[in-house]
Amino acid sequence: MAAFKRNILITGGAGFIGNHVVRLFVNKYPDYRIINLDKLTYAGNLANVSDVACRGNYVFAKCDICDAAAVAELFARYDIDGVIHLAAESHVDRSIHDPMAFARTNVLGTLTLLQAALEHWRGGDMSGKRFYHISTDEVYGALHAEGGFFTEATRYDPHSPYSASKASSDHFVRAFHDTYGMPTLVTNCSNNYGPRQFPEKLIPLFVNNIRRRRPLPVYGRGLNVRDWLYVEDHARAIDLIFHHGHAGETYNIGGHNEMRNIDMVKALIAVTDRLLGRADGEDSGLITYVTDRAGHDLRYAIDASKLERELGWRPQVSIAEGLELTVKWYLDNQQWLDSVTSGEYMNYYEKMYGNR
Ligand code: NAD
Ligand code: TDX
Repeated sequence: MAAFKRNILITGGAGFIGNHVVRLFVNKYPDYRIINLDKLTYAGNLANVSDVACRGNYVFAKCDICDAAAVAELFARYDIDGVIHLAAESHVDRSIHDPMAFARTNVLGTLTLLQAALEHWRGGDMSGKRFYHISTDEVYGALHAEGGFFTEATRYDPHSPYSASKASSDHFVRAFHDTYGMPTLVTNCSNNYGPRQFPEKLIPLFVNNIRRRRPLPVYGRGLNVRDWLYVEDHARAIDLIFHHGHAGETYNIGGHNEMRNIDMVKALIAVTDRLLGRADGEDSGLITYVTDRAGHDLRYAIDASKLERELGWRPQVSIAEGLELTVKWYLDNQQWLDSVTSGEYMNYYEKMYGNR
């Protein structure tokens, strides 16, 4: 077996953000072995990483982060020295219907990973190790309609079962730094968008519905504000922070792209109609105001100045460029959308790896 400079465990690598992180690391660091651990829930899709599946520095492990024995076995087998932890239940609406699944994966799963890392690393020099936990701005709660940003010092105030579970996992990660001296990193990022996002989330759901001329269910009056970041800018931030972030620190990541949902929906209609050769605004009539999400946070906005100041990070993709790239990707990859919405993508694992 070739010796690798580092053995990095990326969890949730078959999901939306994870596949971009896996691709970036496999391509940029041929001397690292990248172990993609994913349970392949409804949100995990191996087609998302099919372009790197045959690479010599890539390994896929189908595994539940709550399975302590299986996780420990992976740490031992690959002598893991860095973790980038993205695996999670990630959809707020699902958390309202099934909060227990969120506590299980996001809280207990994260704790299981932390314990496996500690068992594998303790007794040796931990200073070169890294446990990097990817979290969300939703742990900070909601801002007023105008003014104010979340900083790293903002008090946690989660409102949904999803954000409560992420807040809990963030606290466990910091506790492992403070209690056991584990070199941890936590980042809290704003809403991501881009290719290969599961079409339950606003942007891919709406592009798919515009394409198929289905209603666009806008919650409440569409006045909630989200701060959008192109997913590849997030992946680049993760790479930078994994390598240069200071152990024990937290960094906020965001693109300074605040938009009211209704403005985002209008922008999506404009771009999608143009790319499909339809008349401008032809699909505006699809907008349908529906009952608001329970506990719907009004506004998120990230102050990412610590990351910019200390590590020199800047997003590279503007919202106009990013929306163009994103809508174009979904329209050019309608087969991906169709296989995800039909459920056919779930057979991919057996096709790739057989029944093991
Ligand atoms: P996603 O739902 O698209 O992907 C999650 C992945 O985790 C899937 O591949 C799924 O199969 C896997 N997974 C779920 N439960 C698992 C388990 N028990 N064991 C192993 N694997 C499991 O999520 P995403 O949008 O890519 O988010 C990734 C991470 O980034 C999450 O931790 C999320 O909280 C965080 N985050 C997301 C956003 C966003 O806008 N999407 C913003 C900030 C932070
Ligand atoms: O059908 C919809 N109609 C609608 O109005 C959907 C799916 C969403 N919305 C609204 C709710 C939000 O205000 O659009 C906004 C964005 O919704 P989502 O795409 O569900 O994202 P959000 O709830 O903001 O959370 C996302 O960003 C932060 C991710 O799902 C989280 O994992 C991440 O932590």
